[in-house]
Amino acid sequence: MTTLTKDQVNELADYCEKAELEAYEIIKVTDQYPAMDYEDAFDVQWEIRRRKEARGNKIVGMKMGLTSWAKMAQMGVEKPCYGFLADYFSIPDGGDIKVDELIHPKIEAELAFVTKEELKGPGVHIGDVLKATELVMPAVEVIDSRYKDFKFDLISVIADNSSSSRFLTGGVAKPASELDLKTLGVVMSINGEVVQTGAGAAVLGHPAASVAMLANMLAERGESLPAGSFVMIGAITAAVSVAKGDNFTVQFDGLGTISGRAV
Ligand code: OOG
Ligand code: MG
Repeated sequence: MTTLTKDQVNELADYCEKAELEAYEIIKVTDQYPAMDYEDAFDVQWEIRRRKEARGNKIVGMKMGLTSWAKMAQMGVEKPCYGFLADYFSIPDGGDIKVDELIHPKIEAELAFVTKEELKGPGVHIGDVLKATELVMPAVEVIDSRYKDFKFDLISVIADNSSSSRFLTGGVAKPASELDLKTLGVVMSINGEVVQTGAGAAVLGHPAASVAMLANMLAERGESLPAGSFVMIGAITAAVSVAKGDNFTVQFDGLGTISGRAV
């Protein structure tokens, strides 16, 4: 069901995307439209995506969010969400997070799947995902909720493209068959100090379950994950704020490291 008119969807797409592009805080969309639902929220997100593509931006991947208990507990939201990744979100390994372009960035240790076959729900499961996966590689997401004090509900965060803002990939890419994705350990350090540790199973019991869930959620809108998709599975640990001058490194068991700094 939806509750918003097309004009209201456009208005909210404008409201959320402008805050992203100009890096300022906004109040939650559900404060303004308390009756809006999950489908309305995705209508707003897909409208933002459509606008970026119309301006010439490329969509380079998808991300799942709120897929680990650490993240659900940190944000007080108990259902996963997804978002899209635009070309200008990408930062090279060893690169800089430009804090002035963002509001209150936090970093997350993630893994990314690169697929070689289409995944089309409903009914996609872990086995389908592993079969369709070309490679698994390390990723760090930089999230930056546009909402005041980084506080939101599920509907508001979805309308805000699930806080997507920047991401880094790097390290080593390997076929899933060469990895034990459940026990794959990650260690996040900031300025040389370990701040978070975790293992792949923190994400929905198995990292591939997150990609399956994305394919099944996309099917609700008649969409699928085409071959060649890049999908981030959601943070394995809680997210950690970074400020100008911070250096960070995330080590991935068997997959090398990703590092960068906030400037
Ligand atoms: C929502 C996005 C969460 C993740 O990996 O869990 C996310 C947020 O916490 O701002 O990207
Ligand atoms: Mg994330």
